[in-house]
Amino acid sequence: MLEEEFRGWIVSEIKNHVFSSPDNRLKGIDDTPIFDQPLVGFVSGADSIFRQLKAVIGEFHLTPHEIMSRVAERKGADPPPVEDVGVISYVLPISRMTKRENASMTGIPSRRWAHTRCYGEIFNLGVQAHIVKILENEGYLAVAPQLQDDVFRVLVDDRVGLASTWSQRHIAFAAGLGTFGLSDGLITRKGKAHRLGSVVVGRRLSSPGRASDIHADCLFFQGKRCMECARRCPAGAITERGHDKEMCGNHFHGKKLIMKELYGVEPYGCGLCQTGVPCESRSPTRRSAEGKKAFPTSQARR
Ligand code: B12
Ligand code: SF4
Ligand code: SF4
Repeated sequence: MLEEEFRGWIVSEIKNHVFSSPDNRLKGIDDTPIFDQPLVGFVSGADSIFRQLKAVIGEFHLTPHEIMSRVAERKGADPPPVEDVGVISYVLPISRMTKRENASMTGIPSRRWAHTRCYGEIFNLGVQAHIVKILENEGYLAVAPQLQDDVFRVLVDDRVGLASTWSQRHIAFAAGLGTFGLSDGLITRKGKAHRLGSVVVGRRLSSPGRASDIHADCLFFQGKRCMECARRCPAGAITERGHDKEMCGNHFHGKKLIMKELYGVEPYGCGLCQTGVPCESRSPTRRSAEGKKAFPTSQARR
C-alpha cells in the first residue's frame, strides 16, 4: 500500500470508529457522543524529535524504535530498521456540550467532564486497541505503547516531576498536531479540550511540517496577556512560570471522594483550565479564513 493510501485508510478507520462505536457514548448521562470527530497525524520513527524528547523529558522516554524492538523480540521477529517504523497519533476533541457545561463550572468539574475522564479514557484505550488490531490483520507489526505494561509507566522524575515513558502530548506534537500552552495542555486546531492516543507501526511514514516554536498556539507565549487558564484553575497551579504538576495532581486527588459521591465515577480529572478559555476549541493564535484572529485576546475582551 502506498503511504498516501495507508494514511487515508487509517484516518477513515479512526473516524468511523469514533463515529459508530457505542463506547463513545455518555451512557450514564444521556447517551450523547463523548468525543467529536478526531484529528489524525503521522510521524517517522527515524525523526530526530524522538532523540530530542529523551533530552527534554528523560532517557526513560522511549523512542518508537525501542518500543517496536521490544514487540518484535516478544513475537520472535526481527525488529524493523528505524526508518521502517512510524507513529500514528490522534486527538479526540471533547463534545461541545461537555465543554460548555464544564466552562460554566468553578471549583469542581461538571458531571459530563467527570464521566468523560472516566469512560472517555476507556474508549480512548479501545481506539488504540482497534488500530492495532486492524494493522495486525493487514500483516503489520503494531503496538499501542500505553496498553503495554512492560513499556508504559507513569513516574516521578527528579528533574521533570510527573512524567511517563510515552507522553501522548509530546508524540502528538511530533506528529504536527499541536503545540504546548502555558497550562501544559496541547493546543491543536480543535483546541486543547481533548484526549490523545497513539500507535507505533512497523511501516515507513514521513514526518509532518512542525512548528519550530513549541508554544506557537498559546497567546501568553505569543506576547498577549491571556492567562485565562490560570484564572480558571481552582488550585492556583498555573502561573507565569507555567503549570505546577504536583499542585494540580494533589488538588484532584483530594477531590476523589467527593467526585465519587457526586458523580459516581472514580478516576478523576479537573480540566477547568481546558474549558472556558480562548484555546478551548481552536488555536487562538492562528488566523481564521476571514483573516481575523480566531479569538480575541483576554485583554481585548475586557
Ligand atoms: C502524568 C500525567 C498527568 C500529571 C502531570 C501532567 C504533565 N504535565 O505531564 C497530572 C496529574 C498533573 C495530570 C493532569 C491532567 N491531565 Co494528565 N496525564 C499524565 C500522563 C499519564 C503522562 C504525562 C507525561 O508523560 N508527561 C511528560 C512530561 C515531561 O510532560 P510536561 O512536563 O507537561 O512537558 C513539558 C516540557 O516537556 C515542555 N518542553 C520543554 N522543552 C521542550 C522541547 C520540546 C521539543 C518539546 C516537544 C516539549 C518541551 O513542554 C511540556 C509542556 O510545558 C498523560 C498520558 C500520557 N501517556 O501521555 C496524561 C495526559 C497528559 N493528561 C491529560 C489530561 C486531559 C489531564 C487533565 C485535564 C485531567 C483531566 N483528564 O481532566 C489534567 C490537566 C493538567 C494540565 N494543566 O495539563 C491528557 C492531555 C490532553 C491535553 N489536552 O493536552 C493526557 C495526554 C491523557 C490522554 N490520554 O489524553 N496529568
Ligand atoms: S488560556 Fe491563554 S495562556 Fe492559557 S494556554 Fe490557553 S492561550 Fe495560553
Ligand atoms: S487540571 Fe490542574 S491545572 Fe487544570 S484547572 Fe484543574 S487543578 Fe488547575
